[in-house]
Amino acid sequence: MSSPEHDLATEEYGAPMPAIEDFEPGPLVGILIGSESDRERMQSAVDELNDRGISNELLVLSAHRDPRGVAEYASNAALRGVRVVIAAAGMSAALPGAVAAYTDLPVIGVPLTSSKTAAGGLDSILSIVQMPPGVPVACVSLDGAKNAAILAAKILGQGGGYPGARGRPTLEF
Ligand code: RP5
Repeated sequence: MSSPEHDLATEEYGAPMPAIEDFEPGPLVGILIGSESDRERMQSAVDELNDRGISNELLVLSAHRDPRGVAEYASNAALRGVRVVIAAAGMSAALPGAVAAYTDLPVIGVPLTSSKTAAGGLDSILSIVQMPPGVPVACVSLDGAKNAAILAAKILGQGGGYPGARGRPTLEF
C-alpha cells in the first residue's frame, strides 16, 4: 500500500511529485526580470547582494510571455533553498504577483521604468501595489533595485543571519 504522501502526489496532481534531490540547489535570493531589457536596471540589486555575500541568481522570466516558466520557478524555489524572491518588471508588471501566486516565499516587487511605458512607470507601480488581499507583494521604489536587495538582506537577517554571508550576522544599514 502506498504512503499518504504518495497518494496526495498522484491523486491531486496526476503524477508523482519530484523528489527533493531532483531539484537543483538554489541561492538564497532569486531575482526575476520580465525582459532582457530590464537587466541593466536591476544590476545594482545583483551588485548589492554580491557585496553582502548573499548568493543570488538572475533569470529572465515573463509573466505574460512565459507564464508556465514563472509558475515552475516559483513553485520550486523554496524547495531549492531560495528564501526571498525579487521580481522586477515594467509596464503591466504582473511578474511579482504571478510569483506570489505560486510560492509562500516573501516576494519583493520592483516597478521599472521602460522605454515603452505609457505612464512613466506609474503603470508598473500600480500593477505591483494593487495585489488582492491574501496575496501580498512588497513594493519598493521605481527602479529601486538596490532597495530591493537591501530589503531582501533584512528579511534574511531575521532569526540570526544567513549562511554564507560575510561579516557579522547582524546587518548594518
Ligand atoms: C515588461 O515589459 C518587461 O518587464 C519590460 O520592462 C517591458 C518591455 O519588455 P520588452 O518588450 O523590452 O521585452 O514585461
